[in-house]
Amino acid sequence: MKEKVPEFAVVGHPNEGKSSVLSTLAEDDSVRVSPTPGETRECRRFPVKIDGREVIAFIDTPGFQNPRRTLQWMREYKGSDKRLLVDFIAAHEDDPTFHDDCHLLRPLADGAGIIFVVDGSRPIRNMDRAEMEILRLTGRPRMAILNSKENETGFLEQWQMEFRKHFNAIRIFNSVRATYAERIALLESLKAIDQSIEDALEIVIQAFTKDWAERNRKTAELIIAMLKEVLSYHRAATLAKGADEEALRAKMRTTFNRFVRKREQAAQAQIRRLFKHNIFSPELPPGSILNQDLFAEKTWQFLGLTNTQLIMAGALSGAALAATIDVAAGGASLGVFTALGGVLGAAATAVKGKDLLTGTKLLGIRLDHQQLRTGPVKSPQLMFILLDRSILFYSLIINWAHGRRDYQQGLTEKGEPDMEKQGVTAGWSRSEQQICEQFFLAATKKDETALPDRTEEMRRLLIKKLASFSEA
Ligand SMILES: Nc1nc2c(ncn2[C@@H]2O[C@H](COP(=O)(O)OP(=O)(O)O)[C@@H](O)[C@H]2O)c(=O)[nH]1
Ligand SMILES: [Mg+2]
Repeated sequence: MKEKVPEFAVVGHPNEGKSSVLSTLAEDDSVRVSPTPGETRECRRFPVKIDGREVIAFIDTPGFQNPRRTLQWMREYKGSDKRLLVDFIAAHEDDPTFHDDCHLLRPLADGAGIIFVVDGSRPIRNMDRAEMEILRLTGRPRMAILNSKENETGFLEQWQMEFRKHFNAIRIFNSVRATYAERIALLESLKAIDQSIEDALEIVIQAFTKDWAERNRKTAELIIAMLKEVLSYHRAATLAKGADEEALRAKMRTTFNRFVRKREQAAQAQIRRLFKHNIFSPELPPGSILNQDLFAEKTWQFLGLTNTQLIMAGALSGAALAATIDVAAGGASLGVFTALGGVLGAAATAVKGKDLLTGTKLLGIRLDHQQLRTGPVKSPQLMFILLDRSILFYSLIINWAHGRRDYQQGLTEKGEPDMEKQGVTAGWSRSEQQICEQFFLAATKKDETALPDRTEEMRRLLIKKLASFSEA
């Protein structure tokens, strides 16, 4: 027998953000959100599935059409409380002017709980009082949500006072900026509105939590798979007699850059899908470093480790180090090279950052019996930059609520880490950076014996770092 999952109808006045709230709660960006009030005329059920199994369902509703007349009818109703909704629908279903009211009340008659949504940035009107009273009369378990469309907070207290009279729970929940932790918190308080749904909702919360951890694990896997492919990249091309060697080298570097860019984009698309952004692609903040090309000098100045950190991490061979440290070659770091010895210092300063970006030192190209060979990657800096960019992308994705449809100025401060000036990896501890370097050495040398262990350490590190973004 199929067990019935908890169901909640999202109700309220048109254009207050019902569909946006539902979209965010259900993590479903196929929910129709529209600036035109009254577009939704029918209810639509949005089940949330985890591992193919339905755990909870939210129902999008049209919003009240005639709150005052509906309330009046209900107040004059003489039948039993139990039959109130059924009788109301029977009395009005043939009247087109009550079409929306009948449709939105039907799921409640069928046993759904209520999530009432209002835009808390405006004052209360009498119509709102009528709607709240109708919902109270239904006797269904109900929660009120204040979804503020504007930054106005002056009316919130007024709303909360009014809500206390009509609802079992009240929450401020913003449909365009709610995070994972806030979604879970909302479910937690939904649990408290009625004892009969407590156990079912606890199962839902546990399923959500487990699923989130699973997505983080998969994200770590996706990032690692990308790194492995990029770091172990190698190609060979035959240099025909009399052919232009420089031109072929340049072509091989271009091919590599294109490969890495595409691989990075593929990983980002996979992460996006994992977090169920199937239709709308979250927009990057205008100033984001992710808008820069992966091989742009700016990217290499801002992301990755500092020269000192690269040296301190310490697992590098001299050559790899020399290939790496000059990238952002700031004067301040030269002192460190000198301290480590003249050989390093000379090697480091001899190479210009541009060379690294265009590929020679990054990848290594060598001539071997009329064959030009490239790869594997020589500079761990590329790995740190890819890590920084992946994690930055991840944090933008998880903080982009599904009900949000576009980028709005001033909406990015929350949840988004301040890593636009520096990558996250630069803030990791030395032992954490060393885990990355050990992984780099194993992945580039294709040391089959060390790679599984190094991958496992890397996976654990990444999962820990990703999880830290969704802590409440
Ligand atoms: N700025 C802002 N706009 C919102 C918010 N919630 C909803 N909207 C917008 O308000 C309009 C109506 O939202 P919708 O969810 O379709 O309302 P519904 O008619 O109650 O389902 C849409 O244009 C939404 O993008 C919010 O929290 N902030
Ligand atoms: Mg709607």
